[in-house]
Amino acid sequence: MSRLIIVSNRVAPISEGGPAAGGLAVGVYDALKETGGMWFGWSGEVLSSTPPHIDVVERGPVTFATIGLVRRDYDQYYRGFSNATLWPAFHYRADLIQYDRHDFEGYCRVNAWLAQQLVPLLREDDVIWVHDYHLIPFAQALRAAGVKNRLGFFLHIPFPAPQVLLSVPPHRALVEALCSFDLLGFQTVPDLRAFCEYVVHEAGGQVEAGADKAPTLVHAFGRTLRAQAYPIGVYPDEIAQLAKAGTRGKPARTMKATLHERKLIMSVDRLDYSKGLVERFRAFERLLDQVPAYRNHVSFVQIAPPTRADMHAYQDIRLRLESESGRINGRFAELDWTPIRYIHRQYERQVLAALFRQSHVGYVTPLRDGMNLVAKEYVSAQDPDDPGVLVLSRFAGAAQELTGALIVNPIDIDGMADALAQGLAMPLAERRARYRDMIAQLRENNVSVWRDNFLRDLKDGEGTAKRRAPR
Ligand code: GDG
Repeated sequence: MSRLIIVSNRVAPISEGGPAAGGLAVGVYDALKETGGMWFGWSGEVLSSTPPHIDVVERGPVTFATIGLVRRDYDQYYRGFSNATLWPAFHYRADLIQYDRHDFEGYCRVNAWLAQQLVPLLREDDVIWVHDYHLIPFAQALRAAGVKNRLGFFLHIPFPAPQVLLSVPPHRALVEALCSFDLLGFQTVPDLRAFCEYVVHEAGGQVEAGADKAPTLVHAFGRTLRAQAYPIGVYPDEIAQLAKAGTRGKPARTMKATLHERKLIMSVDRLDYSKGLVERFRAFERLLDQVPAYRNHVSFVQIAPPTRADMHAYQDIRLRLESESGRINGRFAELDWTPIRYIHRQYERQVLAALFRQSHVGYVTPLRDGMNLVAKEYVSAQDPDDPGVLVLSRFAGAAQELTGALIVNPIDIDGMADALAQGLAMPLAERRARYRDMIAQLRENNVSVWRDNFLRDLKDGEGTAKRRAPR
């Protein structure tokens, strides 16, 4: 059997209970722990000048091969082109895009350098699966170094509409680089469609729909490759067990004691401007304005651990959030009740699962999101006899599958307040029916199915294998 090599910008520091905040790390770790293989990427260290060397650590079936970045590479490749250009552009935030040609050069240089570091670790029949927007030129770089292995790429974030992608100056070079892979995976069919639209209308290429749910064939830049939607999943039963066990733990008991009989609305996100946190806070405020009966009868807990905290746009969203939560709490708090408990810190996975299980509403309203694993974790963690309600943004990839959620537009503050009210008052029979529909979908398309579908299509060059289609 060929070995699986996962390449991602960041290799998660793996603790006992799995990786902490960050969807890619959670999904990739879940996928790799069953198959075994190697995970290669940045260690998270920024070095002042010493030339970095690869650190190889074996843990059970997984070999972790990590390397540090020097400051200039970190600034240009990671903070610069990846996170100040691509991240906002791919999340439809043209207003936040910053572009510097030197950063793009640094991005390409670091991709080439990382590829050179990986080459000596490779075997002939390894299957290489590259993840996310930091590593778009990685296949080109490996090919230039003579690597002939099968190369797949999965984009965890949305692929933007061509009109949005055009605002990234080297858009054509990026799409050409993507076309050096053998298989491209997107989270949803709309992402796949946006990519195909660019290929046809901007790059003069052609696409052919695959027969019987097989990947789409893409002819562009002198190559033929395949592309398909592979919605990432979770392990719902594992999360349910974690949640059940967690409710006996101290944090969950403390939460219960401090809530008294109040209902709980729960949110967990990295503190990122794509997650729609300010709009979410305002919709909760609107609920309290419009339904006074909920004052002192419902609490909203937002856990938002820090991320990319050395970037201006992230400092800005943090300040806005602090100001909004302070303002709303100032308006409505009572001596024994704080409406929004905003916590800028990370918690253990088990604690989060238990809090999801204790809550009445899971409030997941990103402005844009490739998938959003929190939505899937929330549903997984519920008690089947007395499940909570998921309020979910239509702009999360997860909304394509979780049709039993209350689907909202995060720009529509009144609409979100209405959905919160509907969720808090929803009768048990309806909650159960919606939960049953969603948990069945999560079991059918769990993270192993995601991995296996992708790897089968990657290995099977002709795409003849039958596969289950995403709903
Ligand atoms: C990217 C895409 C796509 C969060 N806070 C804590 C914590 N988390 C965990 C969550 C979840 C993960 O981090 C976040 O995943 P998401 O999918 O919600 O979002 P991104 O980080 O933006 O992930 C996204 C994903 O990749 C996978 O393809 O779904 O669209 O943007 O698992 O539970 N975990 C712990 N403590 C926290 O405080 N332990």
